[in-house]
Amino acid sequence: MATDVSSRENAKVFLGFDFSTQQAKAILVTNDLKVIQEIAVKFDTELPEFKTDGGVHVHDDHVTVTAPTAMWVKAFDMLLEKMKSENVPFEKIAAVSGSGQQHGSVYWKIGAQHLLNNLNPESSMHSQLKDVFSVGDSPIWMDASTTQLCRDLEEKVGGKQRLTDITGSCGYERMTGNQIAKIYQTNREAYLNTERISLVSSFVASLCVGDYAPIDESDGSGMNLLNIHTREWAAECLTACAPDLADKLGSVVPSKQIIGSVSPYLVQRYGFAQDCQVIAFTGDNPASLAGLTPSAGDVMVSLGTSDTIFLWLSSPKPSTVGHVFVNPIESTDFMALACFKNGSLTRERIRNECAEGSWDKFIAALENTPMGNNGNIGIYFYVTEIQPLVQGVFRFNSHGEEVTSFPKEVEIRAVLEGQMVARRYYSEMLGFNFNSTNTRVIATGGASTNPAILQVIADVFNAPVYTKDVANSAALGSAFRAKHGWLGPGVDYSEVVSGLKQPPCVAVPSPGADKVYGDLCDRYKELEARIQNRTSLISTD
Ligand code: 5FX
Repeated sequence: MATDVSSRENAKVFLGFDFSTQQAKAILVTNDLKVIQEIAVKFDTELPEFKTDGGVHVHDDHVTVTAPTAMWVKAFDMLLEKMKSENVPFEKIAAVSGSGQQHGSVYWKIGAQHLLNNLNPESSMHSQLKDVFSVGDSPIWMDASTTQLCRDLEEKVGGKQRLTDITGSCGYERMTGNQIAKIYQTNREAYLNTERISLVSSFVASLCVGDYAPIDESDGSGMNLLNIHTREWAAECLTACAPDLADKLGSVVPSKQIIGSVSPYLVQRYGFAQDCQVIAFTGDNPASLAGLTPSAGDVMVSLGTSDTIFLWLSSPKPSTVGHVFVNPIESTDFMALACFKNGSLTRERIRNECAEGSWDKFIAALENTPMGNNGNIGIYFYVTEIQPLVQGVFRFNSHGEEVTSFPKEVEIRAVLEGQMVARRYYSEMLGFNFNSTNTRVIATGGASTNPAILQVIADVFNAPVYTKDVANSAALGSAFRAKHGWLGPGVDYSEVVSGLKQPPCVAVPSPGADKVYGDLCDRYKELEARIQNRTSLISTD
């Protein structure tokens, strides 16, 4: 009998969705979290009738960016149809979770809930839900049209830092509260005709449960509306954005909460089990964090066109740079996110200029220069950086004097050290403590296979570096979260993912790195402030 029970348990599978900017994806994993199926629908090519470019519409003003809400519903139908034709064992799915591009919002018309509750399994969702949105074009994270509304919100709640202290971020154009304020101000009728506002994540969750799904705490932190400490809507932010917002947003729940079972529609049309559980959906970045299977206190560095750092924090210091969200795995903790525009392209440019385009020559040059680069520091912002908001290239010698060039070998070390010291500086500013003996760095993304870069990270962060190459980390993290939520309270995420292969340790800090980079970090802070304080920037680019 015992074997029967355990083989029944082992036969269970878990499903993770991800609705990102360009595609919708589903990943199915076994009970021991092995990926068995991956299915995707690409918006531009598979749903050409919506005429999106990269999954979005950039409006004539160049700053308004939206996506057709109906496209996402149709993509959900198509994804399920594809899953059916690829013989996904729907009946074995024990739990589902998912993620969506952060900040984007969906506006359900008065009366939509009734339709959602009563979907007819004989026809597609998109044919039944085509008229249920009061705003047909969902504002998404790429929108930059709400600058004045951000300043208004900051002012109404008592300043930039106060909004940051409450919500984990200062006013950002893409954050949902400011987008909602824009709709209230420019499309009043649609706002008044809205029964529920979902995030992309809770919207797809709603399609799964056949009812309005609550927003989860982690994705909810990307709205400039949630108090990340009490994990409740911040009344003063709601009032500042639009009236009756609390009703329209509904409740907010911990990210690992079971929010219901799949809808009768999914049971009847696709053969899901009636007791298949739906775990709250979250944002793509929180879900990616889960996909990297971190432990408390880890720092994750994603090295791509732009570099992103994700920090697992217990005591955050919300700052007007970067963002602090409620942690999607451990809801009493936090995660911070900061993005740096000058990533791989900047490193490659220096490689091309100083190492004849060869990583081997780049690495050899690096080995010829000491940690700390004899006091030379370079700051390379070929494109305007996010923090600080500065463009230009700045080189300083060991006396803090600005110089116009460095020898090639010095330039090579300077670009890596300058970038990684900045990542460390902003991590510390957000509350991360690099002096903890438990700190692990998990490096991911294109450049995480480059040993020279990894060694500099280990030295600058004074922590061992592990590499993890996780394709589709948001969908995968969603499947893992589905299992975590399904196991119920009291089960630690680390237990859920304990069977997975541990990432290899690829670099450890060199002796003496701690002192060298502690000092360099202090000098970087000063130099960056100097650059920022200049009224006219002297670019030596
Ligand atoms: C994070 O704050 C962002 O705006 C983006 O990374 C989106 O989540 C991309 F989907």
